Amino acid sequence: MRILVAGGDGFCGWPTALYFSERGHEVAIVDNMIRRQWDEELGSNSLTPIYSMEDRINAWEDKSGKAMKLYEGDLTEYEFVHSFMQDFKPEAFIHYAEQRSAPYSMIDREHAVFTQMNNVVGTLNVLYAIKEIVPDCHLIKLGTMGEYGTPNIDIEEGYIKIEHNGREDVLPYPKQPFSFYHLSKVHDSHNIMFTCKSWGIRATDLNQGVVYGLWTDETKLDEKLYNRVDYDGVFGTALNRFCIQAAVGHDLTVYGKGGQTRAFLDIRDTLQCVELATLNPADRGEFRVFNQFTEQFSVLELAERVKRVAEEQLGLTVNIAHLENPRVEKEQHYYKAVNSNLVDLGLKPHFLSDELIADLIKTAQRYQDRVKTSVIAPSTTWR
Ligand code: NAD
Ligand code: USQ
Repeated sequence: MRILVAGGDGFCGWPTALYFSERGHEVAIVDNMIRRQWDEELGSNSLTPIYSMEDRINAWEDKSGKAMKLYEGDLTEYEFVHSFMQDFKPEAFIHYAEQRSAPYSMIDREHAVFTQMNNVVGTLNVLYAIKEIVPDCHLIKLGTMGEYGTPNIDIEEGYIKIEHNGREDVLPYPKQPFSFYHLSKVHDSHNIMFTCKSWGIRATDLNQGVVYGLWTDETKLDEKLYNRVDYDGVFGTALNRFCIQAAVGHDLTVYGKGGQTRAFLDIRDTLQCVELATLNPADRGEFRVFNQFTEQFSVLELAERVKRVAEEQLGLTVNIAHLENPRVEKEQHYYKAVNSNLVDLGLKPHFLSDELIADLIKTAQRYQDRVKTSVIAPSTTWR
């Protein structure tokens, strides 16, 4: 298939592009490299060294004999979107290219406005370009489990059957997002659903949980193919952060009580899920929603597991700190989400293992000289 990976320089996008290329698909990457600029703005970096996009693509061609196209530009500029869609004519458009950090979106008014403009306008442009140029193209859009928040009932996959005053209907599941970033994903979902109904766009919204891990078969092959991994207080995410903190002797930063429960998945399962969605496309006019995760954990449970593995397997001493929570969120709550759609399509999960945790800590030890401890603490508050 002709598969376009927007956000192909990022943590999920780069391994996805390699994965599809390795499997014989024709792959093009779209990215404006803005994630690298946010590192500069925040004074942070990836734990692992990452090469320029040109070096990455050349290294892949040397290793695999497979070429990948690059379109460098911004999805919020329609002329750019129109021109690469006209040139590449994708059959599947995998859309990762958004500002994805909740804390970044909560820094101040400018960052909130930027996040929603970048994400909502970019996605609208993609929808218009699909309508005008490749109406049969399947949009595979990365959303987030955080669209649902933490309701006191089970979380269904996108829709819920509701009975009201003696009538019933299947309606979009209520959304109670955690941040202006998570809200941008809700706005995207509404826009996509509307265009499926109005224009017959085919779309799959993948409400993904927190992704952990780093290595995939392809990114391991050469240092020039390494994936980025974030550990700072703005872009770093719970489990990866704890492993890197354990490696450099930093207290594990549990926010508040740590009873916050979230859905998680291994990055190798991100690739598997996106592949399943791509090879089994939505119908014309269908707005399909899959909850993309494999397990759910509380933050404290993860910190305790990282501490145990670091101490028992690697002889480290690890302390868990309960920091004052910089976010406004429930710290003790019910959480049970359904994830059967991808399992029914054939997902074979890589469940979290002690080996993976030990491996992540060892990777962090290998690159500990790159870790800037001053950016580990959370720097943004919600209030
Ligand atoms: P990332 O920040 O590493 O990658 C996103 C990429 O998109 C970056 O390379 C960035 O330069 C690019 N980009 C951003 N705005 C752009 C624009 N306007 N035009 C062109 N390129 C642009 O993020 P990630 O961790 O790879 O996440 C990818 C997607 O998956 C995001 O949409 C995110 O919301 C979603 N997601 C991520 C996680 C996670 O834990 N990482 C979990 C759930 C959902
Ligand atoms: N948390 C801590 N300590 C930390 C970091 C986080 O206790 O050092 C807590 C947070 O307070 C929150 C939970 O862990 O309760 C998850 O936070 P996170 O930073 O790991 O993840 P989040 O902000 O939710 O965002 C990440 C990605 C985002 C994606 C989302 C999926 O950055 O792109 O949409 O995970 S989900 O959580 O399902 O919404």
